[in-house]
Amino acid sequence: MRSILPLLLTSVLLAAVPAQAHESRLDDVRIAHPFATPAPPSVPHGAAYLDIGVEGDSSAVLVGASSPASESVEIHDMSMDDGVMRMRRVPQLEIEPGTTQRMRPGGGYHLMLMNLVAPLSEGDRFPLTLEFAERGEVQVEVRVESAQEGSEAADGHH
Ligand SMILES: [Cu+2]
Repeated sequence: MRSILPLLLTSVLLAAVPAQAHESRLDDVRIAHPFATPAPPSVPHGAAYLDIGVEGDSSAVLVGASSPASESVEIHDMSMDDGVMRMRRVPQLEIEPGTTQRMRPGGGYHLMLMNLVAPLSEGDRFPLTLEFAERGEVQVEVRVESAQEGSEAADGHH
């Protein structure tokens, strides 16, 4: 029995390696590389980005999110409207089966951290809970990374 312990420790350490790929699962839904961009004290809101992939055969519907990092979290879409970038809140975000919804800084969907509790600095981490219709909730860990660093790391997941 004595020789089993080091083996167990080794397998625990090995099992920890995939976690560094920074990915979470909720049944057939895969959430990859959640990150938020830095927010200095002068900025009231933050933005978080992640990839949601649906591997099963029914679409996943993100209906809400929450985090201790901000008063509330809203699902936003950003698009060009007459040459002006506009953000609007959307009630939900549906991801079709077999597809991945990617969120990246600079446009499209993102999670808006409304009224940050504290500024976000590179290297910070905080939990974020995603709520899906029917599937329930999953908690992920968000890292604060620059837009470029976060985007490149997220793209590296695919
Ligand atoms: Cu927004």
